[in-house]
Amino acid sequence: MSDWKPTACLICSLNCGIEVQTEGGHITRVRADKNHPVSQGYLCEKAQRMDAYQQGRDRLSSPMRRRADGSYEAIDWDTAISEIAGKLAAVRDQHGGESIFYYGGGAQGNHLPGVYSQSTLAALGVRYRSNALAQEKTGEAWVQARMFGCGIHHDFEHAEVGLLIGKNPWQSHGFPRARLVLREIAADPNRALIVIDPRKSETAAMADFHLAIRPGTDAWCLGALAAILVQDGLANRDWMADHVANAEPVLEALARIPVSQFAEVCGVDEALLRAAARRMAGAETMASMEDLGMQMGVHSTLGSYLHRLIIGLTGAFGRKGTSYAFIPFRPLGAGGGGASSKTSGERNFRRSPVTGFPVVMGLIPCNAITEEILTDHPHRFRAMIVESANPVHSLADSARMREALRALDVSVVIDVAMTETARAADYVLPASSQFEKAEASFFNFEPEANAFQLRHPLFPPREGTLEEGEIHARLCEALGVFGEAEVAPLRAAAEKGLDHLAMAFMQTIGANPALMPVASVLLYRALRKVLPEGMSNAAGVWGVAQLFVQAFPEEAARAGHTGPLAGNRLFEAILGSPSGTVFARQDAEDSWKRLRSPGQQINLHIPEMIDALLALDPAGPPRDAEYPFILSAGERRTETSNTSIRNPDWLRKGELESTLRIHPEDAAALGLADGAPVEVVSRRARARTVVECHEGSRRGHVSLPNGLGLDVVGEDGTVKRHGVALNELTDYRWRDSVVGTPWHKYVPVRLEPVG
Ligand SMILES: Nc1nc2c(c(=O)[nH]1)N[C@H]1C(S)=C(S)[C@@H](COP(=O)(O)OP(=O)(O)OC[C@H]3O[C@@H](n4cnc5c(=O)[nH]c(N)nc54)[C@H](O)[C@@H]3O)O[C@H]1N2
Ligand SMILES: Nc1nc2c(c(=O)[nH]1)N[C@H]1C(S)=C(S)[C@@H](COP(=O)(O)OP(=O)(O)OC[C@H]3O[C@@H](n4cnc5c(=O)[nH]c(N)nc54)[C@H](O)[C@@H]3O)O[C@H]1N2
Ligand code: SF4
Ligand SMILES: [Mo]
Repeated sequence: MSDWKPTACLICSLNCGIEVQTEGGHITRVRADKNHPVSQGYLCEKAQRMDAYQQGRDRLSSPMRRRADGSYEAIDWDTAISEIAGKLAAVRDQHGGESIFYYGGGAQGNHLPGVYSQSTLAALGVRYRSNALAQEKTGEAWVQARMFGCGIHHDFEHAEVGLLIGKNPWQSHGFPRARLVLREIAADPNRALIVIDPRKSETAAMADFHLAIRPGTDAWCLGALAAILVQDGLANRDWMADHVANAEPVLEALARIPVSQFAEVCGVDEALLRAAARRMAGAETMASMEDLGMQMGVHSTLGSYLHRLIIGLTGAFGRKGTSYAFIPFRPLGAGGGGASSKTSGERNFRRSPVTGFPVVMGLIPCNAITEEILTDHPHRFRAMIVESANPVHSLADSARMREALRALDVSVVIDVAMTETARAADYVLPASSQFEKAEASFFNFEPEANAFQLRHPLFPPREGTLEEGEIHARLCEALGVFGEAEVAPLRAAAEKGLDHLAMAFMQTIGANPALMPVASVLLYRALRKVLPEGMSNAAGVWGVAQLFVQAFPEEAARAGHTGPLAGNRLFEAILGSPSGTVFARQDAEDSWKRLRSPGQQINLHIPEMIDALLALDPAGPPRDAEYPFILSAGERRTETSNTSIRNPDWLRKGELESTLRIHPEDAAALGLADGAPVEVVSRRARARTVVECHEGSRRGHVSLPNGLGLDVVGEDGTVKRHGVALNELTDYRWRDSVVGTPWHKYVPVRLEPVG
């Protein structure tokens, strides 16, 4: 038997398949897994360092309880579960489940906590939740709901033209085998890459058209491109006649956009903008993607809208090599809480209770969370559960987030490590690592053959830790929502086989529909003994598979999962394919069936977005004279990994430091040499780092890497911060007016030489 074990890289949403060798609790060798249906043998260099995750610092091996003086004591699991359940139930009984807030549910490699926490949230009647998607993707989702009625993705592999807006796939990926695909486009004279980025990123350096805009001016740039398509007669009118609705008011508004003035604001030569628009319009197929450069910038929701107007005006949807509607194995923003309680009355759960922001993808804006807590509003959040996320470190305004956590009646963190957020919570529950249990991610976005990988554990669970299925099952049992009486018939059926389980499950839910919201933990208890050794955390996937084949029977059947019990066939395929399995097949043209908009056309007109476009300030985005540089607070680089790698050794031994990228002439003007120490000062705080002269930087624009600045406890017991903790510098009020996404890419700062 081969000693190479299939698993996946956990650094980014691609979760490329890898095979590893292990020894003494370490991952000792890593190679690409050619059998992974999506990555097909592709890897980037970051996967080689996967052991750094498993050897992460600050790992927990016991539940922790905060003492009055702010220190923590280890407590046993039974005490922790009964105290936490008791305190959360008390908040629920006094103020309603809607006063308990849930944050997280999974990071780049682990989405099973999101499946099991559903049960705990239902047991508590939780109505409000959020996660990192509500600081990047909610603007996009808000627009898509109004234009398409479904989620869309992009097929760069087969596209003639690739358009990237504030996205650097060379470092951050975002589509499979990104570096290979970028190289192929760049090398082919018949294809073209258009990149909108103030900086000459690795991707921009490969572009045929690099629109090096002033930071924060995406809306003007995209507005100008859309206007050129209309004003120069480049729009794909034939295609539009069949496929878009409500074009007239949009065309009329775009006809009025002053292209030269918009070009001036974004700082790009008008002739270059016109040439880029012409190239897009002339292409048979175009794939396009926006990401944080725009989504964490000024007017980001408007930018998402203008991006999709360009898709509608050029006809770049619903064919191979364009954008398409994907079929998710499980929707990422899934869920929502339990039934209304006696305290919920006539409340509108589609808005956040205190700030009134719209709830998008079931999430409230990350930048509004502290305001939903630090207030005497009667509907404020009074308790919080954080799982597999580090909001004190990853959300704007760390100091205020810490203050908010401390203001709650009770706060609970479920994590593998004693993170910055855990250090502000009342209770911390230690999870087994992603290599110590069955895990998976629901980042399934492939166009024609979409795949899912259920990973098998590489190591036994660390002493004292539990997997999330077990944690939530225990919480739900302590909350009294189910017990052995409900589990026993399901377990007995499961022992006879999955087809028996399917019948018994339907009977159980039929007899007691109130059990459906806690199905994931019921299944966890019922399937534990039936699943292969170490795979108990996979029980919830059985439920996901059943729901999937109900929602998409045809697409599942085309992938071979057929028959009256297709969900079981799919689950068996998943269990039996540790490198991943195709769960759905469709054609690019099937995208049109997914549009929930009337007539299955793309709706071009969102009145408030057109108003916002016409109201764009001719002076450009706001400036602050005392803080003349714009900081892009969070750049993806080879050394960054959000905060999942809590290990300063993951690059060179113990030398993990942030560097401030700056144009050499800006550095010289400040008397700063390469490698010189410098203080970055925002209105909120200051941080010390070192200068990296970077030819790719735009004048006036500086950048720091994301995910660093973790406070790690060293072997001598002292805490050391490794790099800049960006969100000590950011302000929660600095956010989009529509959906509240942060302006992390647009932080005004001053630079002060040190010493
Ligand atoms: N190595 C690595 N890869 C990752 C991650 C990681 O931590 N490390 N994280 C993953 C996650 S969670 C995400 S969400 C993605 C994010 O992936 P990306 O969005 O691609 O990553 P960023 O580097 O944050 O931003 C992309 C680009 O936006 C540019 N930019 C800055 N300001 C502006 C602006 O005003 N307008 C425009 N148009 N562009 C601007 C930056 O110069 C940068 O090149 O990466 C994923 N991949
Ligand atoms: N200023 C600024 N801030 C940013 C960004 C930026 O560009 N600039 N980027 C933002 C983006 S795009 C994102 S996606 C967020 C990411 O920020 P978060 O959503 O907070 O996610 P991660 O940093 O990935 O943290 C994941 C947590 O899960 C824990 N963990 C790892 N494995 C397991 C497990 O198996 N079980 C459990 N229970 N926990 C586990 C890790 O220890 C870690 O604490 O950061 C955002 N913050
Ligand atoms: S970092 Fe992303 S692209 Fe690179 S190997 Fe890991 S999952 Fe794949
Ligand atoms: Mo992200």
